Amino acid sequence: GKVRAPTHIISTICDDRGEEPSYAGVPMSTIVEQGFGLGDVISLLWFKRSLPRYCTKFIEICIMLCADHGPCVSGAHNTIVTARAGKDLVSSLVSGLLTIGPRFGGAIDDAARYFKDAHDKGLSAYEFVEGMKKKGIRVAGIGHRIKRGDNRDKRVELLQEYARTHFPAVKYMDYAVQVETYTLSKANNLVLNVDGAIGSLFLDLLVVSGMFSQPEIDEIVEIGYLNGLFVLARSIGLIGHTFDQKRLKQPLYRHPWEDVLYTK
Ligand code: Q5B
Repeated sequence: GKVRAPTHIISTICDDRGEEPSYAGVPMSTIVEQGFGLGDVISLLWFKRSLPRYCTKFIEICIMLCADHGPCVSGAHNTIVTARAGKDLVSSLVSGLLTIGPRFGGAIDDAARYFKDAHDKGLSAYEFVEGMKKKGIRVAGIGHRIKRGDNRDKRVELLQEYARTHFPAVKYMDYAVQVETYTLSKANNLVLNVDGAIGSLFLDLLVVSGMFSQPEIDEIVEIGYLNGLFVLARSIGLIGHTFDQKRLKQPLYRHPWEDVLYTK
């Protein structure tokens, strides 16, 4: 009989061999003819399944709300400096993307991990936050440079409003809000931030959609899919900042001496 030569790559999300490519088994023509959106494509290529519309719309809202947050944040700043150094689109983009991490935009997976662990263990907000403090770990998804208890992040409010209206239940978000209530009692800057809102609400989505088994949810949280939402979203803004600088013909950036404390 036929003997299959061993392959060097195993791939399960996209098949380009037929007349048309398919994403997780769904042909491109179906995607176009049935009016699939970006949330559907992400569901197919990241989660290998079609999710209900309220879930794909939530994914799209995350992408839209995180697409940009002005020129002063770490990612946009790096991209702007790089574009002004005369570098190309890809260099400017990745220079911004490389700032995404535990402090900036890349706290979504850790927020999901820590909120899930603490909630599932039945820890009170007090026990969770004080336990993290004892370990010397900042609570991922809490804290912001400019947002405050009396100047909440509108993006967080919009995500919460959408989920309260469309998700059957929001137990992880409710837990994150309890954590925020406690952290705000300690300091006014310790608000639930956009990473924490997405992290907790995506946990809810994974549970309430009924589309994922418990081992699948655990694997998604362990591998860390959710920072991908911020990376994908912010790429839109970083590309925009690159074009903006080029259009404005901005010269090489040099930071002013007056803004540096030179010391020995
Ligand atoms: N403290 C975000 O800090 C920031 C604490 C905390 C316990 C915390 C900080 C943090 C966790 C990571 C996180 C996502 C670095 C943020 C984003 C996207 C963005 C960005 C944008 C966009 C801000 C002052 C005092 C200190 C700290 C304590 C602070 N955070 N304690 N748990 N989580 N959060 N990142 O303002 O006693 O004085 O030593 O690491 O979730 O990135 O728009 O800018 O769309 O682009 O620099 O929204 O919160 O404050 O470091 O001076 O701390 O608060 O221990 O206490 P700051 P620090 P003490 S959303």
